Formats: sequence, C-alpha cells, structure tokens
Amino acid sequence: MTEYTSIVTDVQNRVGYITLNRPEALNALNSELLTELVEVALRFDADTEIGAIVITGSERAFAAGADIKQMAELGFSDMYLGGPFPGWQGFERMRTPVIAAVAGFALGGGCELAMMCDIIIAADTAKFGQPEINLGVIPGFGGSQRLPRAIGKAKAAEMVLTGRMIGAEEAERSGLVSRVVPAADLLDEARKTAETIASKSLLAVYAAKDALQAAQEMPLSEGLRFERHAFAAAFATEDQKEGMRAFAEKREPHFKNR
Ligand code: CO8
Repeated sequence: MTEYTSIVTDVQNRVGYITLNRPEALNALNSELLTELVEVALRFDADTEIGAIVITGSERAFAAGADIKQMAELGFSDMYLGGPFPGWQGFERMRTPVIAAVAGFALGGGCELAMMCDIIIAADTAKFGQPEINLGVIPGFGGSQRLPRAIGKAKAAEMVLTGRMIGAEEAERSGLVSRVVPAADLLDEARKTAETIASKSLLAVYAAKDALQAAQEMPLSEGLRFERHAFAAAFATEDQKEGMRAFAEKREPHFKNR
C-alpha cells in the first residue's frame, strides 16, 4: 500500500479507512493532507470491492480546520482559483457512503469535511464549530450552506456569526450527528456501521445515497420524482430479486451487485 505523509489508509472487510494524521497541527487541512485525502477517497470510491469509507482523526482532533498558517498571506485570486486546496470538490461527488468518525475538535474545514460525509458518528469528546469569523473570514468548504440545512438557521447562524462551538450532545440534539458514543467505542461503532452498509447491494446503496443527496438539493416535487424513478430502476437489478426472494425464503440475501 502507498505510504502517505499526512494520512494513514487501510482496507478491511469491504471498508476503506482514512485516518488524518498531522498530530502536530491537530490535523489542520493543508494542501498535502487534502490532496492525499481526496486522492485516496476517490480511489476507494472507484473500487467496487469497497462498499463504505470511514474517515477519522485522532482522539484530540478530527481536524481543527483548514491550515491557517498556509492561508494567512494569500489573496483573493489565490483562494478563488483553488489556491492551496484544489480538487477537494471531487470529494462531494463520491457515490460510496462516507462515515465521519469524529473525536475532539471538528472546526472550520474540519466540521465542513465531516458534513460532506453521509453520516457523522461522534465521540462524547467531539466539539463542532465554524470559528472562521474569529479569523476575519467565513466558512469556505460549504459550512454556511450545509450547517443550516443540517441543524436549522437559528443555531447555524449563532455558530457561524459568533464562532461558538457545540459539544457532542448538542450536536446530536440538533441533528448534526447520527449518534454519540463513548470515545473508546468510536472506531468500533464506525466500523460496524460501515460494514453493515458494505454488506448491502452496492446498486441499492448508490441509489439510496443519490436519493438522499437529491433531498438536500431539490424541491420536494422533483425529489419525489427522482425517487420514483430510482425506486423503479431497482427492479431492473438481480439484487432486488435476490433481496425479496431471500425475505420470502427466510434466509440472508447474497447480493452480487448486478
Ligand atoms: N491551522 C494551522 N495550525 C493549527 C490549526 C489550524 N486550523 N489548528 C491548530 N493548529 C496548530 C496550532 O497552531 C498549534 O501548533 P504549534 O504547536 O506549532 O503552535 C497546534 O496545532 C496545537 O494547537 P493549540 O496549541 O492551539 O491547541 P489548543 O488545545 O490550545 O487549542 C484549538 C485547540 C481551540 C482547536 C485551537 O488550536 C484553534 O483555535 N485552532 C484553530 C481553529 C480554527 O480557527 N479553525 C478554522 C480555520 S479556517 C477554515 O477552516 C476555513 C476552511 C475553508 C477553506 C476553504 C478554501 C477554499
């Protein structure tokens, strides 16, 4: 397996793992880390032997944001043209479900990276925030758009305008994270969830992810139309026959991704 400088990767039981690994900077997202992260995530995404991806950090930090020191002296054109972080949008177009397993700080770009994932599982130590306002800027990896959609305008506005962090319990209450677990169990819970997803029909999983994505982006009438077509399309697959026959025959299904 390729050696990376700022991440550690692994594949087990149809799940791809990416661990952010810049402990000296609380996993701040610099160009090198983001380039490696996106490269590996896209490689996992293209591999149909991988049915789910887990992204995690350390006990202390998932990621404390984009690397402030790397951005500090840049100008408008540097940032607008992609600057130190080109290509990260590729991450948003992946079809494989991604789970963020978050312990410690998930701030700025770290919170935004977690929100780009399909599911966030939080350790009880997790802290989420968009503190860019304290630096004289605003969220830039999608936080001003995804946070209000995830937790509603009122709380998102308070977080983005004041920089207030929220803890794991408040994040769960607000709908930002799917579950809070003891820090010691975080990776195990993420693994179990990822392996569960990876055991399903890839075709159904991709379609379900597409439909969930449509719910974030389309008006209800269009989203419902999208779902109607995607649901009917599932009946063109062998996996639908297998899944429904297995139910009737009271046995586990054996999906072939066909
Ligand atoms: N960038 C660079 N270095 C960082 C960052 C960061 N975001 N966060 C922490 N570090 C470094 C610190 O500088 C320190 O390094 P050193 O030991 O060399 O001084 C080391 O990590 C440890 O950090 P602290 O000593 O500060 O640890 P504390 O436990 O005292 O504090 C905090 C932890 C509260 C997390 C604190 O480090 C902090 O406030 N960090 C910054 C959080 C922040 O403001 N994040 C938002 C960054 S801006 C952003 O993410 C915009 C994203 C959009 C980009 C879009 C581009 C297109």
